[in-house]
Amino acid sequence: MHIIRPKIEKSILVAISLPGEKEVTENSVKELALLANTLEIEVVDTIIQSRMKIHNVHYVGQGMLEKLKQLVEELEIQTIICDDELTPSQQKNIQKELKNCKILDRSSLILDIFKDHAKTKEAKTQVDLARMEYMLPRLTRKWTHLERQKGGIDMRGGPGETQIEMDRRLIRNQIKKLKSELKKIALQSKTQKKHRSQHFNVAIVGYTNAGKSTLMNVLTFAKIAVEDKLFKTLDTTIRQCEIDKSHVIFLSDTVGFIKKLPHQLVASFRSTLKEVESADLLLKVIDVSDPNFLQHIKTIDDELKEFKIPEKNFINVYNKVDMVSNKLNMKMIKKRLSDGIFISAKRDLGIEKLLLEIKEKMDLNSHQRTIRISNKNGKANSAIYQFAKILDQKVEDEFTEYKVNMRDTMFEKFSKTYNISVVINNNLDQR
Ligand SMILES: Nc1nc2c(ncn2[C@@H]2O[C@H](COP(=O)(O)OP(=O)(O)OP(=O)(O)O)[C@@H](O)[C@H]2O)c(=O)[nH]1
Ligand SMILES: [Mg+2]
Repeated sequence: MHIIRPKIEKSILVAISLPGEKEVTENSVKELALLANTLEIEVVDTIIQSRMKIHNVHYVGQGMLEKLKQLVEELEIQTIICDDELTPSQQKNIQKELKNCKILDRSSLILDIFKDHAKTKEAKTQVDLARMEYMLPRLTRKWTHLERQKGGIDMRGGPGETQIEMDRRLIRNQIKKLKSELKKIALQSKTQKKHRSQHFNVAIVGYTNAGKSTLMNVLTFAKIAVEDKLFKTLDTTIRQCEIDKSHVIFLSDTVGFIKKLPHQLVASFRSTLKEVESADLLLKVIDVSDPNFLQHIKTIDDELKEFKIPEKNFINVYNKVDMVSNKLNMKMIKKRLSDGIFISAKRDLGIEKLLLEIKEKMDLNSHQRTIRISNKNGKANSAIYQFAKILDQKVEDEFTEYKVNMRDTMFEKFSKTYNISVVINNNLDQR
């Protein structure tokens, strides 16, 4: 199923600026142009209309719609791209007026980019699901004649069933199938996760194109593709990083965020972000060379809330300092930011400092404890070495008593995983 797009497509970007949001809208449209660019769509013109609110019926006002009609003809435009997600009826109404033009919105661009960049089965399934859910309420005659996949889809239609109804039914069936496939994939990755849950997990999060994968590569010698394109990474990659013998972390690179991420994607990518959910520490990567970095920080925090990720320990990682032109600019930037580590992942600057900060966070809340484990619990007796630094141990007939140095988070994981309830002495000496 494709949104049919010729190789070079001429487009006009359209946005509504609500009262007091001039600058926000201008920045948002610049980003929309980047999204179009990632899909190799040519942007011929940009129109921002100031309005009290978005027009219910056709997004822009009637007058602007007329102007658009003229422009489309004069400039031979094939595509109109609106900066907000259009309701199905807004899309239909604009389509009625601009007959030979394709009407897209920000969400459909993002969905298309995700489709182009999805590589693994999980990412592909998630994107397909999000696209189907986006498409379902928007089926019009233009969307019909969907490519029918053989097998698995019930093609029987009742007498008199229209093409659109049939397509809708096909999509609903596909959605069901994709959801159950995703469940299966999630089950498969559960075993791998269990193994990692014994370690200190660090997730790299941030706005798209902030340099997350570049940082991941620097820290772990991974070979993740890095490109000046939006949403290059869709799959979570996990690598081990040994800062030193007693500070080993599992680092995961994740899908980037963007303003107005389509809610269908948020829903279907939830499982990908499970790594973020279960992380002990987040590295929030922010591109400080981007003039909109404050907006990006807000978006990251909003999206984390949207994904219902509980507040956790984090380090702000301010990236691309090599792109900030001079000391004065750097000073201005620093003034606007809260605590964090300034780095250039590309030029390998500030990485040592970042590693030190990660170590410090790891050692936070590390305490000496005495834990007693039954000698019958072989698994726990061997696993404890991975969870804690053993200071002393005494083997008795029934149990072994360990004097350890252990972080609170690791202690919680250990006692939950191995059902350990006998703790002789907890939080004895703060390290
Ligand atoms: N100048 C400079 N460029 C950087 C730095 N870090 C990353 N980049 C560049 O920024 C672009 C995006 O980098 P990625 O690492 O792919 O960014 P990402 O956050 O993983 O992006 P997505 O996966 O698309 O969300 C690439 O062209 C990188 O080479 C840096 O410190 N300085
Ligand atoms: Mg990436």
